[in-house]
Amino acid sequence: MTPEFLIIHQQAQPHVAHIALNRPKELNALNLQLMTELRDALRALDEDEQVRVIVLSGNEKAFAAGADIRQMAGRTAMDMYNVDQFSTWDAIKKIKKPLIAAVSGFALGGGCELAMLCDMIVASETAKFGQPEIKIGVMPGAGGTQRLTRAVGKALAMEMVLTGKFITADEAWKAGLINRVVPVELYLEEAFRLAAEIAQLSPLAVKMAKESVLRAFDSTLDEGLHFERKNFYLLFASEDQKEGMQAFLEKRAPVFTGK
Ligand code: CO8
Repeated sequence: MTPEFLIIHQQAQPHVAHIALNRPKELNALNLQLMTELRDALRALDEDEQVRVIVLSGNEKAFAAGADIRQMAGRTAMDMYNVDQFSTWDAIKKIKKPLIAAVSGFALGGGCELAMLCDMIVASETAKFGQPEIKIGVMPGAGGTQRLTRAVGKALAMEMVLTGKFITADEAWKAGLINRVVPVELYLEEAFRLAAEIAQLSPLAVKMAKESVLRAFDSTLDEGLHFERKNFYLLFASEDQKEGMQAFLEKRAPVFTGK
């Protein structure tokens, strides 16, 4: 079924897919339907052999201004429990291919959390990041207190979560939340440039490297090192390892096939 709130380009560039959130009137507020469509689109692209990297964007004014407040406002705790909206987030966390968030304008609440669920963030100078849930009587619920704190440290995370203040792209970059800041007319181009750089590498190595970096957040150092080593060994079962090392020795560019 064609999604209502997403624009999807399966090959925006060779091996790079692009999903744009498309609920502009509501600043891409993340309602349940949008999140379900996003989960389904990401799963399909994750299984698509032609796709190696996925860029996720909003539009110039907003990446996403958070969960849909209108949809949540009247809900009871039991409604929230039964709706289980975080199952879509859990599914997105399992996507194996690299996700690059291209952020312009507002990335607030669930929008900031969605950007942080991606593996890298490229932002335009106009981007604003924030967890303003505290101002509407709640708190972050999709990873804001955890991923933000891991990314920027306790001091700034506490301030953002407890006061709801926004930070600029430049502040986010200095705090280590995002990878780079570029002029607004270049933010998508820069995200695609980064995606293309990764898309020419071995997709197997890239997926296992992503999985291993993410493991650093969920394990002790020893467990993480063990996990890394297993993936390192496993890559020697791939044709891409043979090709990559042979190409180096023959002083030519490798051709990776993902096998
Ligand atoms: N939900 C629903 N509608 C929204 C949202 C939102 N989060 N944000 C903006 N809109 C709507 C507005 O209601 C408005 O609609 P209408 O024209 O029909 O009145 C339209 O988008 C444009 O918004 P504004 O007129 O307010 O635009 P401004 O440029 O004046 O202000 C702001 C932009 C500052 C972004 C402002 O809209 C704002 O503060 N938005 C709310 C930000 C916020 O509080 N986000 C956190 C929401 S809670 C949350 O994210 C919990 C996450 C955990 C669960 C995640 C599950 C998905």
